[in-house]
Amino acid sequence: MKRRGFLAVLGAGFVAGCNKFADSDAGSKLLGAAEKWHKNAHEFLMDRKALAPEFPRSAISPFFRGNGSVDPQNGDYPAQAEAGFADWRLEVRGLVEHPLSLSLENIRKLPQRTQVTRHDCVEGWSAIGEWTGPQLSLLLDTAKLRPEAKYIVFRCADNLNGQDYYESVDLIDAYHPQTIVAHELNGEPLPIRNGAPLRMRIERQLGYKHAKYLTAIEAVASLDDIAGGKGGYWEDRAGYQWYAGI
Ligand SMILES: Nc1nc2c(c(=O)[nH]1)N[C@H]1C(S)=C(S)[C@@H](COP(=O)(O)O)O[C@H]1N2
Ligand SMILES: [Mo]
Repeated sequence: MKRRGFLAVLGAGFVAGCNKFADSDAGSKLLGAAEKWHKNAHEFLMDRKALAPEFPRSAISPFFRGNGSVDPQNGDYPAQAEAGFADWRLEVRGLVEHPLSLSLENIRKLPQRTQVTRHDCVEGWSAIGEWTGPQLSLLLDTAKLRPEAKYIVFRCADNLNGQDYYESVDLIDAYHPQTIVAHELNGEPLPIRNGAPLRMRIERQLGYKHAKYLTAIEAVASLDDIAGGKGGYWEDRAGYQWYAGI
């Protein structure tokens, strides 16, 4: 959002003797349209930034089911699980000034956010859980995005039906305050079925966007050259919407 630059351009237009233009019929129509456009854009942005509902702990579902991969058997995941994920690393890479490689200990020591939210899966079920972890914005600010970065891609350890699971969001969702890298569900380390040791929570998005078994966070300028080019496992495979905002 280059808001300041945008306002500066508008402002320059206004001071350059635009009063006559504004008074003319065409001028007032155009300015009216610009104002309406600005209002709509503003409302859209405000809506994208709104918080998802949060619930009291008493609303937490007794069992948070797992969906899709629930026990990855590919690569070194089984060995990592066996070792209690002691050597798990989360990389932050791509279009960043300072690539990061974080241990679980590093992640647990960052400022944390805890939120009780409802997960909605397109397959028609929901569950409420309490998730804890650092905000993604903190990791991205630490790594410092390059100006070309437009999307954040989430890489996962599991291979489902022959394809590596992955997902992606735009920077509005990436910087949303309820977008966190969760390492706890209901006050305990994540169960394997729910994405141990790390998974995304992107509370303004449907379930399939919440990448489990997270290994890397990648800033990119385009999604075209990644896997099937649609920005996610289910988007590539089954034509699910890339923007799955709720
Ligand atoms: N890596 C990975 N992430 C994933 C999936 C998956 O199969 N693999 N399934 C997705 C779907 S469709 C949903 S609804 C949620 C399910 O999260 P849960 O297993 O904790 O219920 O994870 C999403 N993230
Ligand atoms: Mo889902």
